Parts: sequence; structure tokens; C-alpha cells
Amino acid sequence: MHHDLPSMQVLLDYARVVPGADARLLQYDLSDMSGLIDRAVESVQTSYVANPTFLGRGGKICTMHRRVCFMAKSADSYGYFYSKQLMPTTPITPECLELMKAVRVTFGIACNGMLFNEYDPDSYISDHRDDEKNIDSKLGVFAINHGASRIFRVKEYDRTTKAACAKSRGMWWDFATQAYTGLHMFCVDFQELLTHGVPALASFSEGLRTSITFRLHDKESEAKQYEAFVRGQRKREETSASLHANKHTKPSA
Ligand SMILES: O=C(O)CCC(=O)C(=O)O
Repeated sequence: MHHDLPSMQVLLDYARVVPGADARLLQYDLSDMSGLIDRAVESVQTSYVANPTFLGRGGKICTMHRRVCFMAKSADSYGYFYSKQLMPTTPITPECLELMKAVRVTFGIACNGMLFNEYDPDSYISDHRDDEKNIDSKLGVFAINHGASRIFRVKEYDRTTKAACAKSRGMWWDFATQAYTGLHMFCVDFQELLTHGVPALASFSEGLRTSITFRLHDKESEAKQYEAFVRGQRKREETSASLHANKHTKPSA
């Protein structure tokens, strides 16, 4: 990490619950970067995909309940892979490049891609753990908060059910996000032991919130993932087409 770090607060130190765990939620004051952050958020407004849907298992249509876009140089990444889907790369704007550089220099986080999630009051992201394939795994996942405050909810991960713990079985922590702060899910154990999500809560319902996560992509190593995505997509389309055809085939008399 670099010497002149912005002021920082430890929101959660999981070692207090599980001694030895290397998992902390850190919050940085980024008010000095507010102009840079505003300009980056503004520059992606026409690039969002709203509530993207994708074909899940058995041809089921699933929805991401928010607006999403992924910015990088096309030479660096095919895009952001999620649920065996691909959010293709949008050529990164100069404003985003500038913010990414500031994050790299200030926090020493290796990154060449930025994922934007924009939440209106009804939007949410379910509890999940981040795949650290495209994350600087030495340091964890770094995000910037912009706009309205939302609850960022952290839960203990239940290895038995392979899901976030129910409240009766594990601990939950709620944090109200603050504009112009950095949220750092630090460090190597965070995504292993804890989930995170942004629930839709009626009491937290004013305006838009954007989060920006900083990712490190390598197009060469994504090639296999890309081929698997293309194959899977073909398969899902065939399944969906045959389900559709069966629905419309009249039974013979
Ligand atoms: O909006 C946030 O703070 C979380 C975003 C997130 O969890 C993700 O993109 O995986």
C-alpha cells in the first residue's frame, strides 16, 4: 500500500469473531476524489444495461435487479463474466481511466476494469461472494460508493448449505453506505468466509446509488471462459427453443 492513504475506518474485523481470520471491511474517505468520481459516474450513463436478464438452468429466465456496465480496454478483457453469462466490455471512458489510475496510485490495487452497479430504490443485489478470479487477490475487492445511501449487508457464509447464513445460524452486519467513500473487502479470507449484498429496503429509498468495483482482467486467460460461455449460450438457446416448440406443438388427435 502507498504512504498517503486517505483516512480509514475499520467497519468490521472478523478476527474478533473467528480469531486469525484475515477479513476486514474498511471504509476510506474519498471526498478529495469527489470530482473524479462524479465525472466517471457521469461518463457511463449511456452505457448501462438495465435489469439484464439471462437464461439460467433449465432455460429459466433470471434477472439482475439493477443497471450494470463494465468498462475496460477491449484489448484487456472480453467483459465481466457472471452466472455463466458475459457483460461485454464497453470501451473505457477517459474519465474512468483517470479514476482507475487514482485508485491504483493511492491504494496500490492492480486493476484495468471497472464494474458499475446502479441501484434505484427497488434495485438490489442478493447475498453472494465475489469470484476473485478478476480481483487483486492479495488485497481483496475495492469499491467506491456514489449517490444515495443503501444498506451494505455482510453475513457469515455457511459452508454446509453453501449460502449466506440465516440469521438464526450466523452473524449479520449492516452498514449504511456513504457517498464518496471507498469500501474495501480486505483481505484474503473475506470472500471465503463472508457474503455481501445490498437488499431492497423500503426505509432506504431515496435516489440512485452507484457502486464501482475495480477489477484486474487478462484477456488471454479469459479465452477459455469466453469459449465456454459461447458454447453454454448455444446450449441454453437450444433448450429454450425446444421448450418453446414443445409448448406450441398441438397433441395429435
Ligand atoms: O453495490 C455493491 O456495493 C456491491 C456490488 C457487488 O457486490 C458486485 O458487483 O459483486
